Amino acid sequence: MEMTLRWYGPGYDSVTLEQIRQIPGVHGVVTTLFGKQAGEVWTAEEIADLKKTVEDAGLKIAAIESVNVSDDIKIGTARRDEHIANYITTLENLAKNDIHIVCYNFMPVFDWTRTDLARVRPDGSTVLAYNQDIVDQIDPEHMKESVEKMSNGFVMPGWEPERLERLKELFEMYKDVDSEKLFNNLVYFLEAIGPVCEKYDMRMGIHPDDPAWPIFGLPRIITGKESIEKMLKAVDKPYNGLTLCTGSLGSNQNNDICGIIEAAKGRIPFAHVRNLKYNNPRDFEEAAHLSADGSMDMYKIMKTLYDTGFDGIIRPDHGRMIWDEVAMPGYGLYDRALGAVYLQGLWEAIKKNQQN
Ligand SMILES: [Mn+2]
Repeated sequence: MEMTLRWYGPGYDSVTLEQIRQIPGVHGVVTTLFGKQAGEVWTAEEIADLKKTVEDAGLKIAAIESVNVSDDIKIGTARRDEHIANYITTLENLAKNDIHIVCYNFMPVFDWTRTDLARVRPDGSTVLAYNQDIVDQIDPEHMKESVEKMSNGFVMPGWEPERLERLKELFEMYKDVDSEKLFNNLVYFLEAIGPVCEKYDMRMGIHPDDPAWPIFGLPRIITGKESIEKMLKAVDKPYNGLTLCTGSLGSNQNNDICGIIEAAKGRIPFAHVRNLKYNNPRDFEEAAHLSADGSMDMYKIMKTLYDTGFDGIIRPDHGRMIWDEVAMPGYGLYDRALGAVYLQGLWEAIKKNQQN
C-alpha cells in the first residue's frame, strides 16, 4: 500500500506540492495534464515536464488520474480508432516516463455528479452532496449552470466548460447508445490498448460510475459487483483492472464494498477510499474519512484490502472543506490530509495485528 494525494497540476490546484510533501507518509501524487482534451495525444515531453515539476518538489508521480476516454470512443463513432491510436501513444509516452498506473472512466457525458457542492454539516464544515429528487427535477442544461455557480471559480473535474458547451450535441450522439452498446465499446477499447499495456506493464483502473446508477437517461455500466465482474472477465488480463472508489460504489447502499474488493482481488491497482453519510435512500452527503462520521466501516474496508493482498496505490478522496480553506470543492488540503493519516493509521494497526 502506498498513500498518495490527488494533485491537479500547476495552475489548477490551490494545494501546493510543498504542502503535500508535509503530509506524513505521502510521497507520491496522482496527477494529470488537466488542460488536455479527451482524444488528444500527451507527448513524452509534456509528461516529462510534469514529472520534473513533481520530482523537483521531492515527490513522484504514482499514477495518472485520468487519461480521459473521448465520447467518440464511448459512442463508437467514425473517429474512435483515431482517438484510440492517440490513447495508445499517450500510454507509450507515460511508460517512457516510468508511469504505469492509469485511471479512466467510461461514464457518458457527465463525470461524477452532485447537486450541492457546499452543503453545511452540523460541525460547520461543507461537503459535496447528492439528492435524487433535485436531479429528477432539473434538466442537464441547468445542472451545468448550477455547477458553475457552485464551484468557487475552479474548474470541476469532468465538468470542463469545453465539454459542457457541447451538451446538446452530446446527448444527441448518445441517443442510440444503450448499456449493452456502451459495454461493447468499452471492451473494444480495452482490447485495442491491450498490446501496449502488456508491453509496458501498464495497469488500467476503470473508475466506477458516480452515482452508481443511470442519470439523465444515460446508461452507466460500472455500478456494482456484477458489472465489475463482467468487465474484468470480458478482458481477463492483469492490465484490465478497477479503481476501487468506495464513495462512488457506496453511493448505492446495496453495494457490498468488501464483497467487491474480494471479487476484484489482484485487479485493483488503485483505490480511492472515502466515507459518505446517507440521510435517506435518496440523499447522501460526503463525510470525514472517520467511520463514525459516515455510513461506512472504513476499518473493514482497509482490512479487506489488506487481507486480499492489495499492493496498489491508495488516496483519500473528496474531503470536507474545513478551517476556512478556499479550494476546489472536495479537493482542499486539510481534510484530505486528515484522511490520508487516518487511513494509514488503520493500515498500520491492521498490519501489526496480523504480524503479532
Ligand atoms: Mn473516486
